[in-house]
Amino acid sequence: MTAMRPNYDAPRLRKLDVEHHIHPFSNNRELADNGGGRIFSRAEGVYIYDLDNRRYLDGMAGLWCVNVGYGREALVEVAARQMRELPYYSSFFGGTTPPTVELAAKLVELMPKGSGLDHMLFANSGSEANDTVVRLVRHYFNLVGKPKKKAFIARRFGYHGSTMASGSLGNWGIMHSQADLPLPGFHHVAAPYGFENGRGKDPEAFGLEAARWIEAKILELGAENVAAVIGEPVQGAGGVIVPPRSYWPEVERICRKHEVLLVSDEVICGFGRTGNWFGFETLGFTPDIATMAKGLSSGYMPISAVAVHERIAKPLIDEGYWLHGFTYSGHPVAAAVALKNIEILQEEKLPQKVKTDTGPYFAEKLQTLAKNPIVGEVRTCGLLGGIELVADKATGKRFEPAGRAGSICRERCFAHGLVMRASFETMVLSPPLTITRAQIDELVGAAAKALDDTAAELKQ
Ligand code: PXG
Repeated sequence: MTAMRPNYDAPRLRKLDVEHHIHPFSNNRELADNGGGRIFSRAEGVYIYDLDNRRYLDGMAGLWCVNVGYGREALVEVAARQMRELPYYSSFFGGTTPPTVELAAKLVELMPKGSGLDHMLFANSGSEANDTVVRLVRHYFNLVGKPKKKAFIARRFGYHGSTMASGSLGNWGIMHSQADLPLPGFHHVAAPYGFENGRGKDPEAFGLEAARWIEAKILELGAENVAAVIGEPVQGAGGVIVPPRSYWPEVERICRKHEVLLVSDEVICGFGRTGNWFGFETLGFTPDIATMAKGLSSGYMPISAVAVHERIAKPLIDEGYWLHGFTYSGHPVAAAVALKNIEILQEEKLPQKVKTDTGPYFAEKLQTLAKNPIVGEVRTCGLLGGIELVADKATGKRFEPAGRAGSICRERCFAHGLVMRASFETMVLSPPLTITRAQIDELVGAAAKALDDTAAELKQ
C-alpha cells in the first residue's frame, strides 16, 4: 500500500463517537461510560489495526463478510474505474448498467445446474434481501390464485436482519421485544440445536425430529395458509448452530409435500464459507429462493441479491409492473466490485480450499479447545466455528448471569490479539477464507489463552 496513512486524533474521535453516534447491536450506555467504541482504521489480509496501531487477527472477517480478506487492490481499482465511468445509474423504469446485468448472469451461473434459480433481484443489505422475499412471496401467491398462503415459518435463534419484516423472521435476543415484533403472520419453531434441545439423542434422529417441528407448525396453521419456510443452512449469529445432515433434506421434503416455498438465507453461508459456493449445497437441499449479501462483495461495498426459481419469476414477469426496489438496487459500483470479488474467489479456488484444506484443518484445531474445562462443545462447518461456554461440562449447565462469560471471553480475546465474537454463551468464528494454516494455529492459540483467562476470571 502506497497511500499515506492519515494521522487520526484518537481521543477526539472517541469523544465524538460518544457524543453523536448510536452503535448498532452495542450497549450504548456502556460505550458512553467507557469513553467510546474501539476504532479500527486499517487492515491487511486477515489482520485489522486499531488507532493505537494494535494488530488483531480478525476471526470474524468483519461481520462474517470479508471472505477474500482485507487489502485487495483489485477491488479498489475496479471500484475506482467504475466510479469514473459511471458512478451511478438506476435499474428503475427499465434502465440498468453493464455490471448489474453481468452480475445477475454470473450469479445464475454459480447456482447448481438444474436448481431452476435463474433470476436475480438486487438490494443493498441482507435485511433488504429478506424483506424483498417477504413482499415477493406474498405477491407470488396472490398472482397464482392462492391469496390465503401468507404465513412465514422461521426458527428460534435465526437472524435475518433488522427491518420490520426481516426482524420478524428472526428470533434472536431481545429484538422482538424492542419493537413489538413479530408482525402478524410470522411464526417460529425451535432450532435444530442439539446442544440445547437434543442432548443424548442420536444426531440424525434428532435432525429428523427437528425438521418435523416445522411440519407440525405447517399443520397447526393449515398448509393452505403457509407461504414459506426460511432458514440459514447453518445459523450464524445465533451461535453457529450446525444441524445434523438429516435435517435440511427432510425440511425440503416437508415443504414440497405441503406446497410451501423454501428460502435459504445465504447471507453468511454463501460464497464459500461452508466449503461450497452456497450453504444449501453443503447441507444437502435446493431452495426455491436464496438471499445473499456479505460475501457477495466481501463487504467492500454494500450489496445483496435474491435468487428466485423460474417458476416464481415467471408469473411476476408476466404480470408486468413490479413495484419494488431501492434507489441503489443493482448499484453499478457495488455490482462491479461483487463481480471482481467472485472472480477472486474463483481464481483462488477459495470455496474448494475451505472444503478440502483450511476447513478440515480449522475443524481439527478448534476441536482441541473442547478439552478446556469451560467448553461444552465445539462445532464447525467450513470456516464457521462455535465454542459453547459452560459452567458444567457434564450437564451443559451455563454460566450465570447469562452473557457474562461470553463478554469476558471476548475481551480476553482482544487482549490476546484476536477478534472472536460472543453470541450469548457461544463464542463464534468466521475468519476470512484466505486464512492460512499458520494463521489458524495463531487463532486457536490466542483463543486457548483467552479461554484459560476466562475460566480463571469466572472462578474468582
Ligand atoms: N441474514 C443473515 C443470515 C445474517 O447473518 C442478515 C441476514 C442481515 O444482513 P444485513 O446486511 O442487513 O445486516 C444477516 C446479518 C451478529 C450479527 O451479531 C450478524 C449480522 C448482522 C448483525 C449482527 O453476528 N448478520
